Amino acid sequence: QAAADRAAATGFALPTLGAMAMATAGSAPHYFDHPNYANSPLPIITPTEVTISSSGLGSGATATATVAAGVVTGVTITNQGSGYGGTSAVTVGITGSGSAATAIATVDTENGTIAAITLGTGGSGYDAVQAGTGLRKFVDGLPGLGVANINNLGQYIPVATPDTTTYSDSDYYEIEVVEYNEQMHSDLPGTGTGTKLRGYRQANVNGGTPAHYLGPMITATKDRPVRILFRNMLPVSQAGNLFLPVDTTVMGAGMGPSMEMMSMDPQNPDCGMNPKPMGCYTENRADLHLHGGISPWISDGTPHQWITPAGEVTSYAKGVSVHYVPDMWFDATTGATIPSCAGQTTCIPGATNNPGSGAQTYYYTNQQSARLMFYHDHSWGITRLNVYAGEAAAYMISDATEAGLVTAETIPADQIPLVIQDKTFVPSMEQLTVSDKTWDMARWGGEGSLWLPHVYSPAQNPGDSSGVNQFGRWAYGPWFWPPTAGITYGPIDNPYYDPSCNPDLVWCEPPQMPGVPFNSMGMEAFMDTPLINGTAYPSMAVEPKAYRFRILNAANDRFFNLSIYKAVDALGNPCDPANIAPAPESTGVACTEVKLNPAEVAAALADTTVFPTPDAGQEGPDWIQIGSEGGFLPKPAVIPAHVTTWVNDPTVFNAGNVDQHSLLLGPAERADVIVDFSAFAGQTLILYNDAPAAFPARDPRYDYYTGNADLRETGGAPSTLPGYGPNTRTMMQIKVAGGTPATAFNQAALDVAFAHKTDNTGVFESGQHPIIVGQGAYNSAYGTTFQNNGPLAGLAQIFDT
Ligand SMILES: [Cu+2]
Repeated sequence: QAAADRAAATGFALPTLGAMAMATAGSAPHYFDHPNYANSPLPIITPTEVTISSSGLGSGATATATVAAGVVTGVTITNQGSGYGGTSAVTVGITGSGSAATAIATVDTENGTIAAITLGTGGSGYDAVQAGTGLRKFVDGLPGLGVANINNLGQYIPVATPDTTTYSDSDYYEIEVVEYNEQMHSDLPGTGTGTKLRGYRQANVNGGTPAHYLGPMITATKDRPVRILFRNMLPVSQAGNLFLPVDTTVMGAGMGPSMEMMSMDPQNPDCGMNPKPMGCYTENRADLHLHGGISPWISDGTPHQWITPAGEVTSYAKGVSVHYVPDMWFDATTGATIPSCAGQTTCIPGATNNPGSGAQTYYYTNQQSARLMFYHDHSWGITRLNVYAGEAAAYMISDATEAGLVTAETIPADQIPLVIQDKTFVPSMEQLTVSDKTWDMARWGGEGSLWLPHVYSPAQNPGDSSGVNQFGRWAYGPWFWPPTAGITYGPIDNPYYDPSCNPDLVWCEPPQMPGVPFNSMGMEAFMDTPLINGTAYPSMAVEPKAYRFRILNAANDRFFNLSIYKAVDALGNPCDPANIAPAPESTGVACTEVKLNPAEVAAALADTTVFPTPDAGQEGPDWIQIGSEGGFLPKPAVIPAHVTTWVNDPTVFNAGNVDQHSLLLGPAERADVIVDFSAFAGQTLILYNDAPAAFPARDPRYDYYTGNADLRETGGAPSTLPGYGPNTRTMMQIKVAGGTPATAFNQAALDVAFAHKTDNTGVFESGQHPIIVGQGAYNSAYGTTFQNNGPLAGLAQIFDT
């Protein structure tokens, strides 16, 4: 902010919407005069304008209006004009989204100018958002499992159906990776277009499934293997390039081993050309990795086990570690499966384990207890991009222990996946011109496409007296202390530097800019729009009973600290049965907000390090966590709603780390939880996140909440309006039906089921592999007396040595 203030003091002005142009293709980014970062489509408030008209000769007078809470509070003359007076009447009009505001002009008859404008009535409604701008919260339903749980946008998560006969010992699936479009929010481009994605579909068994975001979910059983024939059906040649910016200087994303004569200049890498030279890896490589699976290495889907589509012309058709499952056999000519050899180590002459170009085989053992896993792309150098583009899907293992809990009605039979991610959708060209001028719409897509940072915006600016770039995101080594020295590609001349510019008088571009790659992968990247099961800001309807949610953090970098709070309406009233007609926000949707402490919100306007928290007493139901990515826990854990707090004691080694929290999930972590809505019949709740980004520190530009400070001066977003995004805190609305609630969830029975039994049938002791290190936390599950701490706890601790 100090750098922004210094820039403003020397005449630097933020660009205004619509006044700027996009950069011409191939030109270097301006690293210092705009954010090089984007927000999803922002709501635009209709401007309130003042018109001054005269029945006589007067002209040229102009004025502006100030608006607060939709009411015109003042009119300021910006030009007094000339020629007014005599018998002609002067009329002042106030136009905008509101009505009834009036003002009267006083003419200086001696000079013929407008001397004053006096506001009559302020009217109302002058803060309305232009129709069709911004993303409204909670206008779309949550996609569920299977077509029966389709939402209003046509989204659902298909469930794959196994072929159980081709390989009698295994469930067999043919999975394809394809490019497709899907609408992810009502206010994003939709019918016939939608957001371009890459993802999976099942190709065998009754015609398979259509491609849908996060599908198809594979449901496996403990100890019964899954076999997959995987086909890369992505487009080839130039159409096979990703629709996201690719940093081809990243190892594995650009030049292959035969790199002679190729340019590595990060400003102009050969592999960034379109079309690419032959010596480059293609951007349509794909691979399947079962995240968390105990897989034999040939089927792990390591970064070197990618394949390209069958029709691709490339020096590198597949990764160097591609291996085929040794007992899956194919006709070497037709590529057809030879069922008579299924599961055999030998086959007829002419048979091969190679399923043909563009195909790969995988064998998953499933020698694991019940848990949610997921499979995703793992291609060398572009994994983050492929996963962000949609190449990820759920994989659920069930086992007898879990089935027993369901049969006994100890846990709910129904389970709902909640796959949580953050994305940014490309905004309008107008919005891009002020925030990310080098976004190449022709190459990566226009409004509604997936956006990703692609400019290494340095935190430093040698042209600023303190060395800080007001829009910066990531430290740049050569300008950091101690500086990184002796690197091949250091700082380079800034083409926008003007030697005649005097920094004592005006804001100037510095002489140098970072010699970083363009496009750059950046580092951690945080987006502004939460997606659950592929829908931005979904709304979910539940009955007043207990549900089992299978939560997966599938974001690239963002942590989530999840709590459930009660929603309030536009008047701040709780959305409970007593509130018969909750007041809607300007979006027309009611109950979109969690009430934050007003004093904290107000303080955060001036000091963005202030972290506003929900008002006390707004807590919704607890999480009852029964499992994680490792399957069932030794003992259920009841986790109440809780805001993020930090360790503020500077004398301890973990000062600055996150201290307390609620259900905290880092990327790829999972939670198997029960939520009992029986005490919340007729209420509207909000799934709320307040994890800092970058975790555990907090950059306020990545913490989007209603009423946050306008952070445009430092490269962030304007203040978030009620009912609209960007908002990374209010992620999902949960509407609990009214009526008679179910009996409260039986926590005591759950605890008994997990506890040790004399016949060793407790959930953990019977379902999980035996533990290796004894700790006190296992005592209830095993009936043991491991210690929690100290030398007998089974752990070697630093103070034991
Ligand atoms: Cu993974």
